[in-house]
Amino acid sequence: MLDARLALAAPPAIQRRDYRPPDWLVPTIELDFELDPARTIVRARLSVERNGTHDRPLRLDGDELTPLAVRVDGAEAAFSMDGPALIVPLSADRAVVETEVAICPEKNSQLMGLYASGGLLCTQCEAEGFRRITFFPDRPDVLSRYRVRVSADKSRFPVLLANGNPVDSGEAENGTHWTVLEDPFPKPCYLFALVAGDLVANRDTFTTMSGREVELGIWVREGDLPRTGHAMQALKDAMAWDERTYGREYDLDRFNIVAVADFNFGAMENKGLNIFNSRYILADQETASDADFDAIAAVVAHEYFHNWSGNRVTCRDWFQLSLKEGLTVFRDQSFSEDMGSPAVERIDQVRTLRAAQFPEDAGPLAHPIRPDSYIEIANFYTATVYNKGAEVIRMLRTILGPDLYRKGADLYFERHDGQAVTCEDFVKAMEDASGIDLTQFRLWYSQAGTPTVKARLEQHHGKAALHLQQLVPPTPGQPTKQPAVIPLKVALIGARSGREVAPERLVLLTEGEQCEPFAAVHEPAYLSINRGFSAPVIIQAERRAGEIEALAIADTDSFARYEAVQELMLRDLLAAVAGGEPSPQAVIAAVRSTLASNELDPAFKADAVLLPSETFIAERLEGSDPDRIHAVRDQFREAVGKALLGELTDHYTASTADPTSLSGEAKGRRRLRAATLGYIAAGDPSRAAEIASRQFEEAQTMTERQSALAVLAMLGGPEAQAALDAFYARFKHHPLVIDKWFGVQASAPRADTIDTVERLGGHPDFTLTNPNRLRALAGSFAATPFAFHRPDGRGYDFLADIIVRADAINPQTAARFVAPLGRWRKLEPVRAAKMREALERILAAPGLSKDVFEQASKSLG
Ligand code: B3K
Ligand code: ZN
Repeated sequence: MLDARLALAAPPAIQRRDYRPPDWLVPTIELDFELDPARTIVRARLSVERNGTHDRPLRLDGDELTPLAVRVDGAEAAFSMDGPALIVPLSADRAVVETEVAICPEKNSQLMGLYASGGLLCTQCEAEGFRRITFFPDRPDVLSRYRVRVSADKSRFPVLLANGNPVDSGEAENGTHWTVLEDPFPKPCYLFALVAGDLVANRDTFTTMSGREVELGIWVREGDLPRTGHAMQALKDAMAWDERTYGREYDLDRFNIVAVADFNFGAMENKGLNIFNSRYILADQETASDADFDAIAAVVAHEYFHNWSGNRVTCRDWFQLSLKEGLTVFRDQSFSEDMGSPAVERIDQVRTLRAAQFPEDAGPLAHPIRPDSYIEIANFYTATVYNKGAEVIRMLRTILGPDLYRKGADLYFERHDGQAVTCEDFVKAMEDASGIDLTQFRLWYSQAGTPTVKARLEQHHGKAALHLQQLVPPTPGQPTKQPAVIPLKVALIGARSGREVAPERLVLLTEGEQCEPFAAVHEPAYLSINRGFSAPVIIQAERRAGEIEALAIADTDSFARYEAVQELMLRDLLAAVAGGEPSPQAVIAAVRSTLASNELDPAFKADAVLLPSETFIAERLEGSDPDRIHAVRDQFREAVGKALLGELTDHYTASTADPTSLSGEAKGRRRLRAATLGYIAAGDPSRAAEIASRQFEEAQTMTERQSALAVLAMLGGPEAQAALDAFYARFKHHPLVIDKWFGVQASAPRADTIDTVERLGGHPDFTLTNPNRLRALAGSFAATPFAFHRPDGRGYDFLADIIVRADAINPQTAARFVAPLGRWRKLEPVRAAKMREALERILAAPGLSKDVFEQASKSLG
């Protein structure tokens, strides 16, 4: 809710219910680019058709464009401007409309539209960047066939790329060359892409399931070529996986990827020409960590999968964003599960959801996966739309089962190929293919907020009953909620036998309160619930004495076993935060038995032994004090580190085999090594400093080097400074690694980190114009509660300041940093007041973008 003062200043909100089909369609478009970083001329030739019966003029969106010429059917046209939009009255039902504009890519610091990045020219159009290139009905339900001519100076821009197939090319006398490309698939303008620059390609081919050969290219600057192999392998794996798993084949003769250094987010699925943030392409063992390698595979797959879930079937309007994003995240998650360890992947997915989406869903920016209104759509590329959206698709598959789900997906792609559709169309396809009524399930699309499920198992005379109660909390604009459909995978584990006394079954919780009977349960049983994290909810189970400790060792579902360890840790941490004497014995025992287990793999152990994050603990509390949470969590870490120093050191030293292998096993061992080193650092800091320094010096991979550096940066002191200096000297010519250097320092959980980040803000390598660098400093800092939530408010001031400065350059990226300040409601009053002041300061800044305005005003409201 906006208060009256803010409402007056507010830019208009767009409402989902106001959707109207486009007045004019544009079946074909011809574009002509004369590229020049300082002044690019763009000529557009649109064939337009009246859509339905109406007498409204043609309205073409623009953003910072001035028409140099406007012609209708070859004759100069009478046009007018409505703010940034171009209005062209048309009397006939069909016309050819030509426009000409000049744009300046090198001054485009927003990185939306056509912009310059390190000598390249490239585009980003989703969601509304195409209107910064040419006048056009910039909405995803206008699909056009594109023919694009690009000309540029040949020595500066020897490679010219755009969507589709090259059909012609040539050279002119003045040193320019040109190419013409045609994309046979009609597409919305947000999928348009163009790249020009001095690039080289890692080339390969892929033969599709019907035997067509596709030319693959990953385009980078020459020196980066050796670091493209992993991304290429991921691309081929993803192409084969989509054929195997969804029956989806690639449709063009070529598929190109380009890596650029300045990019607002991860990557972009432009038809046949994906453009990537270089951090999700470039990797070798010297410069990229295991986490980077995994993220590269996931993002390459994600963008590739969009070719069907997003491009062939696209969104009708931006409220439907989760139609393509939720589905595509679910597809990339399934791919990662199939390529690696499903249990560990699932744990990582849930950690991300809890770290990013649960807080969003519980705060002032909460929105359903299909929002009802927005001021700036760029603000809705959220963890809710993406990650909760993926959970919703996963629940559908759980409810339908894999075969009916696949049938539904087939029907969806077949029915809607070439169309711009809604989330409702997707659910309808699933419903029609399966025959299962999904009426109530649709509430997941319209209701925000993370449901809480209370569970209690009752047992008498050989029978058991599971009592369930659900509560969907109120969220902004949605004070009351209806019960959701919550698919819970449940099993009962015998307290004596440790076996499943009731095998796993799917319980569909559909009522506010519900009881599920279990027959023939002849021994006291423990409740294993939400196995595999079958629903994105918070479970509050009543536990018997010893139950959670037992499940932490014996649960037959690996995700639920991980959960049991987390629940146990959270229980004891919360009790201590609430003022009780810290009693870490159960946590120590759980860590010990997890480490000692013979059946668990190292990556699982690494995840399971970590204490819940400070943010996750804080989410369970009202009016929390971050210093107290940090201190209690540290006490527990220290207790574990001291009690298990021997075991931890053994695991640390034993986990060194295959230091450079990228097998799941080897990556898992490195992860476990990092987790144990963290505990050693808590139990015996000076010993850990020694070990970490040695690891840092002897490291053969970035994984080892970076994890050692993080421990040293946390401990501080001369060893830390020496390592940071050495790291900088070694990698100063690798921007992606220098991002890590900034990130490690900004996320050190230390009281003096604020001094470090203030100093780093003035470092010659710091710049507000590169989103990766900005995220490395401001994003890492704001995600480190103990450093950020200082009682004196300096952390908030630092962030507010950087948001205001970045907003003048790149509003979309600046707006991403506002959310941490919106968590003030969950904090104790002194910090809450200071966070509000920081938000007020942001709102008072002159010339604020609507991006930041929306986030800051809603956060305050
Ligand atoms: N579709 C793009 C995201 C575009 C973000 C625009 N603000 C990348 C992706 O989700 O695949
Ligand atoms: Zn996506």
